[in-house]
Amino acid sequence: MKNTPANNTESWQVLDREHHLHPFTDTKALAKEGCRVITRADGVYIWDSEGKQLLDGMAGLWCVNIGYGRKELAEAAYQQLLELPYYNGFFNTSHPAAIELSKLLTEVTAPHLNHVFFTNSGSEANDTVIRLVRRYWDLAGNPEKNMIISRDDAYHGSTIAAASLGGLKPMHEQGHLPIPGITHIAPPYLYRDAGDLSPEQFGIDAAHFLEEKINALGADKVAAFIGEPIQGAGGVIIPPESYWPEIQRICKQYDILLILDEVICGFGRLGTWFGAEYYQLEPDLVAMAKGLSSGYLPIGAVMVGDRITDLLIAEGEEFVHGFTCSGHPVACAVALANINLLRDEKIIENVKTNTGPYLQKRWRELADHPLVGEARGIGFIGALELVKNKNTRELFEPAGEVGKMCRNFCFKNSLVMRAVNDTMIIAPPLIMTKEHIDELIELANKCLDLTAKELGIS
Ligand code: PXG
Repeated sequence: MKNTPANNTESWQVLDREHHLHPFTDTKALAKEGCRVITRADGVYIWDSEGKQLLDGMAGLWCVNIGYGRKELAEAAYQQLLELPYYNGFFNTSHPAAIELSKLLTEVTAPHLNHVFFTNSGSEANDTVIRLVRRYWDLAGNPEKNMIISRDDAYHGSTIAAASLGGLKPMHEQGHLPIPGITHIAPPYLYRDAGDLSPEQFGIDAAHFLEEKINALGADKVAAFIGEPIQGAGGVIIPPESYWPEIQRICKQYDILLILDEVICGFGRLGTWFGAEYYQLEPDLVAMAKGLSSGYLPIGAVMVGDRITDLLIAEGEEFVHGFTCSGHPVACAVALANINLLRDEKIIENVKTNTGPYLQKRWRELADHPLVGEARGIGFIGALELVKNKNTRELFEPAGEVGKMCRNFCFKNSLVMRAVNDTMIIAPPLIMTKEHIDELIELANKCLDLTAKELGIS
């Protein structure tokens, strides 16, 4: 779209204020400030309607893994739109794009994950997971085994069911959530909660919250545990190495399904195709979205393990669930092109062996800054804890003000960095070069300096 007199920043802002309800936005503050209108993107940069260029440290919303402007994805969409713009997988039909994508997904995931259920988003994938889990235990003759255990600070989406699975209090407060049958345990938030414990011990203790919860509810009532390999929107909570193996052990011991929400970690974010690979886990179900199409079109999916499909298929009954656009041919074609590029151009391997270690090395240099209590990350995901006192880990009060201040400095200074309360987050496109990473670190450092100056901290 071109900037014409009727199509400029101010007129867009007026129309936006009058007609557009935004997700996760303080609408009163937005009306006062006016929205930032993003009109164009290429590679690792976005441009606003004033022509300002910003380095996108968040890959959109943790999703544009392949980077912006890949013509192969546009071409795949165009060809599919001409060939078959819509058909579905209901009532014994299928189409080549969904079939090929299903096959490709089984190639990039673990050997026991052989079936795919398509959705349009990560939220729908997690809703689907709940229905599959409960259907499984019904068919297995254990209908009472239907509770799902999740974690505080988890983000699993915004539908009623996905927000219930999530552990974000403000989301629960606005919707009389969680719905029944879902309960939460504390996450393995090392920096915030470990105190004097070693990471190893803290990881084991945090995993034992699951065992305690199972024992409190009764294992015969617990269907599944769901977790993001690394909790993203909750603040990039990276578990100690001891955590996931213990969780896996507990799930096996009590015969509880393990669901991984790979919506953020999937498709290369940690330098492996999936978080399951990074932590060597064997999930029964995997939710995915975002990086599946690099955000070019909406698509989500659930990878379903053999244990579940064996029963689902053997029982031969209808699974009464699906969306009009489940496995949409155009979204599938774009996802296919995206995964093929990730694979053929060895983009994930490059994150693992080259750019990921470089980003992490440079990111950790920011820990020297007076505002930064901890700089952590893996692959192409990272977080900075902004604290009042680095020695005591004392947080700022009220929470979130300093993070917002820093985020605003970032926008003004051409960097997109996200704030989760006072934790600054990055999840850049996986195609960032070392030069881009240098630019990111330099800009982040500058914005930390500006924040510290505003707070009178040196
Ligand atoms: N699971 C995880 C782990 C996510 O991060 C979803 C599920 C839901 O996906 P959909 O496609 O329904 O949005 C997500 C989404 C943020 C932010 O502010 C994070 C997400 C979405 C919007 C904002 O960090 N994650």
